[in-house]
Amino acid sequence: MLADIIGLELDFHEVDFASLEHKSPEYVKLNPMGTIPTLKDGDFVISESHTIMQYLLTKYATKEQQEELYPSDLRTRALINQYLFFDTGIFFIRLKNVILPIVFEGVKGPTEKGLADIDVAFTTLEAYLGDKEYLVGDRLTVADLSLGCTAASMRSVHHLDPVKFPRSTKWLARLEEKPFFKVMLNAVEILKVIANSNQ
Ligand SMILES: N[C@@H](CCC(=O)N[C@@H](CS)C(=O)NCC(=O)O)C(=O)O
Repeated sequence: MLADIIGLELDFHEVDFASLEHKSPEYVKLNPMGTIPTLKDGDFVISESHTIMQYLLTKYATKEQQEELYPSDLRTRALINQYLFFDTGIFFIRLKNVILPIVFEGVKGPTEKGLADIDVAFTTLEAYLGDKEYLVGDRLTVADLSLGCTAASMRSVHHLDPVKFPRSTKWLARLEEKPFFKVMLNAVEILKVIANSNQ
């Protein structure tokens, strides 16, 4: 999504989860975590989507795009980092805790505890969003891309209750309307099929 926004063409290699390509010796040599995504830029290799976004922005975006998507203002950037760390440390983990056992261990569906933990994370997101259009105000930043990606993926296993989570619901709908979000919507459809395949 970030590459799309800044007009950067990436050469994608789709990693085959089903054959555990992400745990293969060749892949783990590139990314010892054995996770997706991994970025290879010439002889430089990094993983972790949040780091990759910052790297691509710094190297390939215009100054205006950098300022728009990851503002240099101290407090704004600190807030964005707070949301990125919330995504990587809490929000995405709650999704992963539910979805990995379904996809890789044949578990039939989400546990009540797993779904309740996701709800708690959405309660935090509601507070972070407040009455703002996007996480840091009226403009979209990398924080919305990361958390939006996780929130959309949650749809494969969790129902986002618009009554309990009105702000998250409206914010996600706003993101889902954006042309760059289409790639994410396609991914969520695939995830839904995978998540429901062994029920
Ligand atoms: N915090 C990491 C998480 C990466 C991650 O867990 N990716 C998922 C796919 S979206 C994955 O590779 N899961 C397979 C696994 O953990 O075995 C990031 O943002 O890049």
